Amino acid sequence: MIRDQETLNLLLDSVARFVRERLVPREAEVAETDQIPPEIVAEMRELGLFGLSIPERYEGLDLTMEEEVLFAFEIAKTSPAFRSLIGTNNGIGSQGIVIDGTEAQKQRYLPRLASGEIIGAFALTEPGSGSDAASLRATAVRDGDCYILNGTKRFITNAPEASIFTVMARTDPQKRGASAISAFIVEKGAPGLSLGKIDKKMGQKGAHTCDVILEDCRVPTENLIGGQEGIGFKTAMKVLDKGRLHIAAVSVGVAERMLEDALRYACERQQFGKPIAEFQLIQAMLADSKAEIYAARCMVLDAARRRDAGLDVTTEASCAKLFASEMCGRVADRSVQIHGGAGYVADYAAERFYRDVRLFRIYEGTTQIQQLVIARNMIRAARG
Ligand code: COS
Repeated sequence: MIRDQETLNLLLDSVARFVRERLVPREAEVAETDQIPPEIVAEMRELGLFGLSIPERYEGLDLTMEEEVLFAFEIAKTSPAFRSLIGTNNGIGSQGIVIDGTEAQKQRYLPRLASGEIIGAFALTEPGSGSDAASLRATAVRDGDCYILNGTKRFITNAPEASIFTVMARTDPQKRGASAISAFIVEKGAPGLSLGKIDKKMGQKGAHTCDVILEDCRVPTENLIGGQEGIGFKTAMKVLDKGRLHIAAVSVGVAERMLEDALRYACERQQFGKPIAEFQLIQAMLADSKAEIYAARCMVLDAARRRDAGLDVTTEASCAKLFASEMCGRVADRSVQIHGGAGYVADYAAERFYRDVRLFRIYEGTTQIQQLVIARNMIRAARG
């Protein structure tokens, strides 16, 4: 539940203004240089954007899920790379510690994540395990007051910028499956940790991913999340439940921006002696996009409110991620179509967004994984 409407409105207004006045004008530059300008990062820190979902006790803003998705609708009305920079600190890079960390782990890392002094990353995926996350092969072997980690993590968002990594690794090599997986906080300077070269992606220039390589990497035992072996997979899944809802909200925000751009273009562009917005075939694309965005927005808000009420939203988070990310892809496609030839060239944002949003249907669980989660939960409930 929203706790303080007035403060929330102030935050949302300042974010909307920040997006409009500071971020939108720099989008093309970020796409060109593949870097977010340092002064923009500094402004994000000043606005408190790195600590939105971190509890107040650890110096974050402690937004409810409903507040967080309302924020995500706004920050997503520009290049997703801007949101991605703060995204891991608020989401997958901090939530393992927030949800299952020990008090000492929270005190050591959360305030610095909240201020943006350090960036967090989440290292689950491996070259051989993507959707089948429980088959991961990285190992963590206890050696006195340390664990020795070995393995490679792939496509790790913000890894080049990160100071800490939540790393999932197998602590019981005899056991297969999820119950042998533990989660660790690995610091950037840990001996044996290195990074691969930055991936060349289809879109989202300015947001970086790369491999994280662990070679006899020594991690102190106090960095085992929750101080308990074997719970790391569940920690990862709980983190992803929240992350999926956040990405669903981001999909809504970007779709709203793409539709605004397409509508403006349709009202300005003249063909056959009048603005193309007056043609019914264009109107159909505008109207379908509007209706689908509205549906996704309602889903995201409903799921967020349920989570705030303490309900299990695994199914709803997957429904929202599935529908909103697929919807966003359709809106991106229509936006390019409405722009016609102009939608295919880089002078207009439609071309860039078309590439950027393709990722939403893939990361934090593909559409097919969301389908699987939803159907499995339905069948489990039906069997009682
Ligand atoms: N919250 C809490 N616990 C959960 C959970 C959730 N959302 N989902 C699963 N678990 C628990 C299960 O209850 C089970 O525990 P028990 O053995 O005690 O019953 C354990 O975790 C293993 O779950 P499950 O048997 O469902 O695991 P599977 O290997 O069958 O796979 C999927 C689960 C496919 C859903 C999982 O691997 C997944 O989400 N894959 C996609 C990974 C992903 O999103 N990657 C994106 C990159 S990270 S940005």
